[in-house]
Amino acid sequence: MDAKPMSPDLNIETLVREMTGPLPDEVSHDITEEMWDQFSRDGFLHLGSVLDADTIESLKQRADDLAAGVVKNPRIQLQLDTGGEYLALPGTVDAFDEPTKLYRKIQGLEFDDAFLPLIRTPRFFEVCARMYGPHMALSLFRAMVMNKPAGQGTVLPWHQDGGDVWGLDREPLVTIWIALDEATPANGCMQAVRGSHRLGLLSSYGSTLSDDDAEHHCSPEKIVDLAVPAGHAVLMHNWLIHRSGVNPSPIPRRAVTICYLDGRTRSTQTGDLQPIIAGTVDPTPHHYVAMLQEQVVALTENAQRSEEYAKSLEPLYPALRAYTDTLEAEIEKLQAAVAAVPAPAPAPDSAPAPRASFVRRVARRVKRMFR
Ligand SMILES: O=C(O)CCC(=O)C(=O)O
Repeated sequence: MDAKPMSPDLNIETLVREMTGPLPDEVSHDITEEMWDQFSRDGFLHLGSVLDADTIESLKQRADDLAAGVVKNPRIQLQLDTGGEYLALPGTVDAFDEPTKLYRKIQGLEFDDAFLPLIRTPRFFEVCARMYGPHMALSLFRAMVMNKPAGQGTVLPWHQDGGDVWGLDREPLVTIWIALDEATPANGCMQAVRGSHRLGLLSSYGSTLSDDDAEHHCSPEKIVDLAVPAGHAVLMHNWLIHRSGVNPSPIPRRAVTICYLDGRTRSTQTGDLQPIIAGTVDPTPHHYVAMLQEQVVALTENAQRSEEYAKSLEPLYPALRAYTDTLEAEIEKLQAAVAAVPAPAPAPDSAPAPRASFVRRVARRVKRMFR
């Protein structure tokens, strides 16, 4: 099978140029106030069909081609679905050694020219304009295919999408999930706890709920199946508690999930912006981050200079060792001489003889210097 590279007109320079362009003109106005009210109440909203049948087929094929290595893109990472415990899943890798249909995630879709138009869907920009402000540049936390392989899939436990574990300097608010295959309870569609986004983040760390929180907040009467026809999208508030189960059916359950950020969002680990997909953001780091970065540079240079100085002293070690040995020999001689001096008759409450105490002090100091 031929391995197709990314199309030649989509490299990172092109993307960066696109990314730093103006905010898109194509913002739809499809979402009514009534729908927004529903979203505020429930924490999720069905956005309807966003993909036609041909595009659905070509995106499913693209996902499978990326997992099979038919299309190679070094910016895409994959995670294997081992079908076991969620916490025992392997990490993401740049590519699998073997072509597989047992993938769980294909991440980095902003770098794939087949998926980029989906990320830039006008209705999704309409959502972001409402949530982050119409002037706001947009970046991505992630855009990925989430697959539940046929007859497999891993239970994704109840969780919220945010918190310290995401390593961002502000909370993400917008996730849009698009079904590539029809998602139903029979093939592991998502489930959500209606209105749970209004609880806020249940822990500052975020992600998977504690057993206590799951028991307390996820009672059966509040749980809704997010069943979605292929090509339809669901908007989810990032604090919405959601999960998904396994897929015992004979067809995979493929979907795309995109988390949009306020373009100013930075990584708390590096201070870097996330990949910008619309609008322009001043790339200058926050002044506090810039100060820390300068300090890191200065400390690194200092450490390098100290190491070089220590290395430059290495040739002197033998001479210094020899000199220490002669001093030690000298000290021993002096100590012997002091010991040989007959002790004067001690005057009551008098200090030791000045000469002896002086020699002992010098001896101790010299020893300390060269040990
Ligand atoms: O697709 C799934 O099963 C889960 C997706 C999810 O948790 C998300 O999009 O945040």
